[in-house]
Amino acid sequence: MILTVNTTPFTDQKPGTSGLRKKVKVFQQPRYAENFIQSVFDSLDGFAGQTLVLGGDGRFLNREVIQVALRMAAANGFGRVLVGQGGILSTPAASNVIRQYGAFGGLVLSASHNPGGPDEDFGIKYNIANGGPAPEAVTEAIYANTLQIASYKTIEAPDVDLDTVGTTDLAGMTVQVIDPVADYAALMETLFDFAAIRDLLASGFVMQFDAMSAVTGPYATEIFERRLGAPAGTVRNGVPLPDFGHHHPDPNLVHARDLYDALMAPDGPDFGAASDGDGDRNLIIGKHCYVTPSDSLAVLAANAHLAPGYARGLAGIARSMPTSGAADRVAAALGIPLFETPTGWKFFGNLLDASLATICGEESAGTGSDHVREKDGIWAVLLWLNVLAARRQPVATIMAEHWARYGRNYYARHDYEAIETARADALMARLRGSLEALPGTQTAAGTVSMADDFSYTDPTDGSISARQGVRILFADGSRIVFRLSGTGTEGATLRVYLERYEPADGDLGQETAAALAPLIAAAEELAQIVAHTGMAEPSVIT
Ligand code: G16
Repeated sequence: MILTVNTTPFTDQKPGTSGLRKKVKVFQQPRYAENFIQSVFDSLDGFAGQTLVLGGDGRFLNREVIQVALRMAAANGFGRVLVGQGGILSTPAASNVIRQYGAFGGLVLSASHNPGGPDEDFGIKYNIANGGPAPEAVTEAIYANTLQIASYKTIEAPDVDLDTVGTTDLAGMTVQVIDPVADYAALMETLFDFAAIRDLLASGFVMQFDAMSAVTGPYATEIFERRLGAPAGTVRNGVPLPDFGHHHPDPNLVHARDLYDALMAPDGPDFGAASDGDGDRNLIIGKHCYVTPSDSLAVLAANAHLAPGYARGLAGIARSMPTSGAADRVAAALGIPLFETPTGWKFFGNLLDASLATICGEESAGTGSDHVREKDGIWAVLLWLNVLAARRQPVATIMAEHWARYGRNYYARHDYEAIETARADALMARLRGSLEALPGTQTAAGTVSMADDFSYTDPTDGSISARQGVRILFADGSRIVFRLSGTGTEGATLRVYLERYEPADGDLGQETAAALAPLIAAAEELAQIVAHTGMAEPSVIT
């Protein structure tokens, strides 16, 4: 029997850069998850009898919310739900399942790279039929629904067994528990030269993959160890834990420090990689050579033709605005278009659907292609391995040759986390207020040549997304971008993106911090970060 439960709105359910992310305690309030899920369903048309995909990164509260969503999907009239065994689906795997099974859409339960556990973060994101995150028009409709919701629909039923692969009935709706890894691993085999990678791994080439006790463990163990023959132990922290072993599942140089140290050791492995909570981000480190996400996008785009799935060439490259311009130079050399979008993978979906772009990437450790509609951590690692197997050169040599051909975009991101929201807003408001006056201003990094607040017009549907970040350009092509994160759950996070281009015949071997020192000083001059945030230094530098 369908129950209609009365409820009242919560006013804080506005989806951010990537769905609704809040503290677990917020999600544990009675009716909180229910309200949001019903608001998602109420924003959709025509799903009666259709398939919904459901899964998450296994973090604390994952199983409970899956049961809530199953009951609500049955009450709202879905015909079938495909759910990953144990409630597990990495974000890219969920995207693949939606596409492969022709689902109406999917609910992905994750707070990505944010920590998990009773006092940490949880999240819910809706993905549409193309497998990608809902575009802004949909997330805005969901938010509008959350503000006027009066009731939600559910059924009374015992929990569904999530641990056994197979099919059960839930009040007339089919629940199909699927192997979360199999379809994804099969897709990877169609894109990459597994035989060549197997040869590379058998030749003495040593890799390490840190799954950070998050969702990629089972995927990485199956693909790297079982299918590609890497020795047992290649995958570290390979069992997903609800609290990620008390770690922060963010594959950057702070939270994946052990991996970084291993790769910098004299006798360390040849290649190290990591992924995040839900498996869509990646970290790539060669022996003695960290690869920035922006450079990784450029190198992968320049070498993608070496992998069978991309041998036909690329239609175009897309990057988020704060991502460095390294990929732009590759696109120019290949004679293909380069698209600059706001931060958020959802902005790539239309470009991929329209076959305008084949490869996309973001400075925030995301790279992916048209094989799914999410960024994909393991995909990026496999493409790197395929390139390494084809070129048989160390990562450091590949980087050096890339810079010698295209020049080098020195790049760093400085994050100031957990700032009081009012103070962060004041910093941004002051910057926005000064945009018109900035050109011509002298700074430690030279003269400001242009300043604006980035606005994007989607070339496929003409939709406009304004106020996407303050850009300050300098006469020599250097750039500083200021924006507030849309994924944090505590106060505000200021992100300062710093970039300086060094031509191919310039000094390509500088330390990044030294190369960017004048820009770092200029950022402080222009934004008065210390005064506004009360922080003398960034919390994280990536
Ligand atoms: C999400 C989005 C990405 C975005 C990142 C950082 O990643 O999918 O597109 O680049 O957040 O966003 P922000 O700078 O607003 O915090 P994820 O891995 O958290 O889903």
